[in-house]
Amino acid sequence: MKTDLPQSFRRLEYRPPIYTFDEVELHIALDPARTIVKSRIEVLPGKSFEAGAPLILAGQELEFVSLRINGQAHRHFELTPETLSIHSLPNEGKQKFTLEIISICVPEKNTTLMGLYVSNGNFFTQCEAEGFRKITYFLDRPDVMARYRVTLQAREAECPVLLSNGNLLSTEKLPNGWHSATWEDPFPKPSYLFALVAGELECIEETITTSSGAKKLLQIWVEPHDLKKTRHAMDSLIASIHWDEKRYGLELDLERFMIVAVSDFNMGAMENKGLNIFNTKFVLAQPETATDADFANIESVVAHEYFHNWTGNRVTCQDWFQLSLKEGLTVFRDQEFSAGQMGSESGRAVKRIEDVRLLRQLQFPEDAGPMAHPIRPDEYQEINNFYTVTVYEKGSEVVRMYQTLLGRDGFRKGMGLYFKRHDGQAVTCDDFLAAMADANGKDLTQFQNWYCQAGTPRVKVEESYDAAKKQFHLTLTQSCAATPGQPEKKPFHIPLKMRLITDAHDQPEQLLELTQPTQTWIFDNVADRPVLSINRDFSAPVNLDFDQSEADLLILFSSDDDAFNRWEAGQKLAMQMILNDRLPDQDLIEAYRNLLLDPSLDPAFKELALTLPAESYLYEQCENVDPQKIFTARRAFRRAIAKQLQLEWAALYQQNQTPGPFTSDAASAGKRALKNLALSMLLEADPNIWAPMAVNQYQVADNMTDRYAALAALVVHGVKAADDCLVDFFSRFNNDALVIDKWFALQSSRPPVDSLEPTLGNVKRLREHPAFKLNNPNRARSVIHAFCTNNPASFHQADGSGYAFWAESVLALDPINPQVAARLARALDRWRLFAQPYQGQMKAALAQVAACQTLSPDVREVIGKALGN
Ligand code: B3K
Ligand code: ZN
Repeated sequence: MKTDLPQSFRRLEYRPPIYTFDEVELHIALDPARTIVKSRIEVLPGKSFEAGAPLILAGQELEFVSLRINGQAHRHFELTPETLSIHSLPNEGKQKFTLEIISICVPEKNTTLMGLYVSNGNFFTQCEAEGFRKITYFLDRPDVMARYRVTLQAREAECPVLLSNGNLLSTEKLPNGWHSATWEDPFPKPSYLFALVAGELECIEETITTSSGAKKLLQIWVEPHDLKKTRHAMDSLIASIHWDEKRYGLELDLERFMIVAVSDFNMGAMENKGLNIFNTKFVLAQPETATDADFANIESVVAHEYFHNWTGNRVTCQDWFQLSLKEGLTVFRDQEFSAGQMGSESGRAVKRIEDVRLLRQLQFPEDAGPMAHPIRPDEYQEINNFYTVTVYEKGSEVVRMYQTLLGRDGFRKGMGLYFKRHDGQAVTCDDFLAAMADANGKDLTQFQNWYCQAGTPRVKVEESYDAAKKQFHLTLTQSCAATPGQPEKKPFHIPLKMRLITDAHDQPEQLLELTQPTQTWIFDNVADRPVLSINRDFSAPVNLDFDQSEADLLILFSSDDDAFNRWEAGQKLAMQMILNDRLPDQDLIEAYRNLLLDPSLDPAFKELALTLPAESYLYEQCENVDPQKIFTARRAFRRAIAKQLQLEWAALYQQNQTPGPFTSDAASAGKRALKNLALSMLLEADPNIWAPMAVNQYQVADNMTDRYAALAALVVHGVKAADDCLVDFFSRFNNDALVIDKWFALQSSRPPVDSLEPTLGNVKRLREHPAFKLNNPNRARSVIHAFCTNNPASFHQADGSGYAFWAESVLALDPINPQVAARLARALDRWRLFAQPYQGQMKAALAQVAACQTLSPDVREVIGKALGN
């Protein structure tokens, strides 16, 4: 039973554990209907031990069977739906004692996909953050680190493969067709890193030699029919292992490292020690079924989970408020790895632009909305709601700022000291900051504000040029809007890379450290009025309030040597024009044309430069948002670019073909991206003329990027031929769940052809399709989340029909899978930003969900915060 009043957990209420665990032995007899778990645990006094205190273990949805202490049955305990409290411990708990507990859980009934569950007949676990308590009674908190020995038993015919963390010690045949395997993990770990996998799986494997000369076994486990799709994940894993050795001197510490793919999974993947479990979406790839984006995502998620082995597993979090300690840092590491894999400096810039675009589309709205929280939150009701873009992506930006302030070598020194001090410990974000500061002798006290304060800082830029003195004056003023619980903000320590762009190219790039509310810098010997390029490479996650003239923005867009700021100037020009309901003027069209024709620029950069800011980002620049007006203005702007550059698009389409066998490298992917943007622009300009070319590309494509892009261009531009292609696509890939997800998502996120077309009916039909499954997260997201979060013009209907669909879907998903429901619930966070009647309709939909008496704590927290309770 859940209590009625939401319970809040607070960072400042952290207390070290009263008891702690040393050795943990688990015997798990796997049965979908009745799994028996026997645990044997060595218990010791913890850091805040008090003699005589009860031992309170967490446990959820477990059937309790028995309890023994030091081999004797123990009767002094109490059970609640969430705890097992054990009293009258031997010698008041002052000395080590052995606890033995037997309990039962029911994996086949577990649709939450937390704890132990069944997917396609195989067993999997997900324990982060608090899933282990659904497997057995435990001190399920990250600051209790223990060594595990795990014996798995199952029927051999159904579960030939039995995997857990660490090294395989032994296997055994048992009576009645059962068998067992015993695994031992030599590294102490918190329970959230425990994992088991059992079932009918096969693997590809490789042996590699690491920097110290040790041999390591790498395996990727999948359902047998997917074996042919594992090569890219294996290559990504090997590249990640080498990168971490080279960049940070960090070596793989286990004899074997396994990745397992599962098709029912709440998020991307999970870094369980030595046994990473992945959503199939981030493992399986073949040119015929995966797009370039899929290939890139697999590479970065494989790297991310592997990098956690040091940043997260060897050094873990003291409590869940410190989540960004491991997540922000590990995202930063995977971003740097992927940037390096791009193969060139301009490739790095492309990766940076993609990362910033994501941050601004998703995290900036979060930071301005009802769920805004610092990267180290102070309070939560349900920790699963705090695996956010703030903790992850803004967390990564904060880590990146250390590197910007300290330099690459200084950052590396800080990492070295962090591991030297904290290997094997559960620590805090303060410990990370202290290691960075101490290793570099730099005072980072003010930098702490990035951990304490929510909200995106705003930096006002004022410039003036004194021709007589040849001086340039720059005044920067920072502010940060109020966020829930934080009306006033202290100034941040903001590193801003800048350069004065002059005809002579004689001004170097500099790093300004803005620490005061307002600061002025004076630059001498500036021969002519320069154009200011500031926050280069997006050195700080801030909004600039800079009234830069269109003429200056055009100069930056045509010639800034910082590729990020070059892109940024183009985005700003387009954004201002769209928001003022203007079409691109001739100067901008010429700038676009020159950029597209410039042979020295990467195709991938051109594609990004010609992709307009997302609607969700445009919303954040206004008040009283009228989503239909923004949709119409943005579409008209795009159509103008499409039409006025039609010849260029046609030429680019031809020039960026990638004949020969498919390769997923960044250069080829960039060409395909530009070619497919060209195709989409041609259909935008004139669907009648260009549709046959898209149909042809759809039919002859030898890879999913091109086939899907052609289909998307046909579908998005409302071309008749799209229907036949959609039918063909479904039957061609009927057996491939990940491709069928794409088929659903494409239709669900198709914008209306004009602002009046009702598209909700199509989405409701998709939900009735025989292949739709509400309890498979990937499939549910491909229809429902895709519509509610990736199809703004269809979702935001004045009659509120989109919001009613949202409310219905949240309520349908919640009893099945609260995490997937809570993610969807976030779609209405920014309701206060919208004009009427949208705002009122959204509020009514929120109230409808809030009225449900049986909401999960996950959804209740999101809805409660949205409504401001
Ligand atoms: N650490 C996991 C996320 C777990 C989410 C739990 N609700 C994946 C990752 O960030 O690598
Ligand atoms: Zn992570």
